[in-house]
Amino acid sequence: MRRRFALLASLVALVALAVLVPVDAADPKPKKHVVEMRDNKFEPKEITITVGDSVTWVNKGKHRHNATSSDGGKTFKTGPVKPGEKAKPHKFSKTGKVPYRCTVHEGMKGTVIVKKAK
Ligand SMILES: [Cu+2]
Repeated sequence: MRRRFALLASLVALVALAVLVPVDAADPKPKKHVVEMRDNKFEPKEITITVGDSVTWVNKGKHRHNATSSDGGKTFKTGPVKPGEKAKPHKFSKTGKVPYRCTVHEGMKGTVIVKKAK
């Protein structure tokens, strides 16, 4: 009986330890990033994120803008965003360099660099 209690006690201790010791921070929470649309540029022009993160484009300009990946919008496209409004957040689930532009304003370009999680 006594032995059984000892076993139970050590089991409880083990479980408590497992709860208290944090798991290695290998799985950080996905981050939310914001890129501003201005007249006529993206700010920041280049942003580096981790795979799984999302980016929201917010229009701080006086004109309508969009963010459309340079592969013809295959990777992502926000559609037109009115001044003062924001696009639906886009989650990047693949690593790589994603150039994009506003299809309305020539030269309004940006890049999202998606790195793998550490
Ligand atoms: Cu634009």
